[in-house]
Amino acid sequence: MPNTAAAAAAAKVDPDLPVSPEGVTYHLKCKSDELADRILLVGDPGRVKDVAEYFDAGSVRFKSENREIYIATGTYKGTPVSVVSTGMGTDNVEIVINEIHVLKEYDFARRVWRPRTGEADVPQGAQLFDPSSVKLIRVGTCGSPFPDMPLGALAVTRYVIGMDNTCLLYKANEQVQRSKDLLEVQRVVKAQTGLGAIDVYTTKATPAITNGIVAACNNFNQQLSAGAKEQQAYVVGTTATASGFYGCQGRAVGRFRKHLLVPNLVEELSKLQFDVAEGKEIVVNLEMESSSLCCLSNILGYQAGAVCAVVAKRAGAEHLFATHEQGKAALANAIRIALDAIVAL
Ligand code: R1P
Ligand code: URA
Repeated sequence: MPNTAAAAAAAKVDPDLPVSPEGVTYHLKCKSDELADRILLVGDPGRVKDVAEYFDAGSVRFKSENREIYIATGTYKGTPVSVVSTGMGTDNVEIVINEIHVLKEYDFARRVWRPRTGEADVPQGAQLFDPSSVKLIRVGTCGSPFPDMPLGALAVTRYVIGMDNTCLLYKANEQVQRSKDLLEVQRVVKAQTGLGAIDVYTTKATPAITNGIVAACNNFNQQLSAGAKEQQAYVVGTTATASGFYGCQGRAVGRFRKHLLVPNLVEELSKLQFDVAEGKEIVVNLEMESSSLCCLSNILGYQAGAVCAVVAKRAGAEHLFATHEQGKAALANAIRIALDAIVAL
């Protein structure tokens, strides 16, 4: 057994909370003061530099890279913002949200969790943490089962159908989970699609984030029309989150064709209508991260939402995958819209 000072220090790291003695988290290689409260989450690590290009000139004060998790922290229009890549999938998002929670709310110096605003029995003089100060917007790409969705449009998340199992291992925020609207979304999904065969869950983006993204889209388009440029289309609705890209999103490839549990997933999702407080809601996109982002953020009281560029049009008259240029242009607009939204919140 090694008997060095380094081994002794390493031995003191809690296996359930792997943070180095310097306060660096295991996957997000950063310390608390290196991560802003406003964070854009992107799937692709390569997208981190695309987002950071919009930060104020010379403002990037921290960068790190570990596995698929790349980070850059700077300012946008004077407000501190970080961009963090999650890689693909709800399981990666689970890791990222847990470590954001640690970085925001664990007091490394005193080895205690910071007390929150509104809590009883708070030690006198303690600095209280307001969970709603953490604002998370996912900027991703997606496919769409909505027949009228234009390729290159932006899908803005309001409700989410979790077709993955990541958050089934968590007890969801009761208040959100038991809301009439979420129960209605779940009821319709189970009754009208083959997803009744698996344990789907439902969740919701923070309304202030959804509305903030919509306001930023409208401002963005107003500025474009002043320059007589083509508008950026966007549609608000429900996101269906899958745990894979192919069979899990109803794509039957080769010999998997006869092995899909829900072979007509896209067609079934395209026909759904939910009668919710906002009116008649439809499924606008299919992707791989928003369910765990929203469900886990709701548990923690963090504000979260998503805006995704539609790169696969999977219903309607013509089914198409976007060219590299189309995807890049829509994503660039999504990044600017998400940055404007997150600093305005
Ligand atoms: C699949 O190609 C990946 O793209 C989408 C999906 O959710 C999945 O992660 O999002 P990103 O563009 O953010 O990676
Ligand atoms: N990302 C997805 O997860 N699905 C698509 O169809 C396109 C991008």
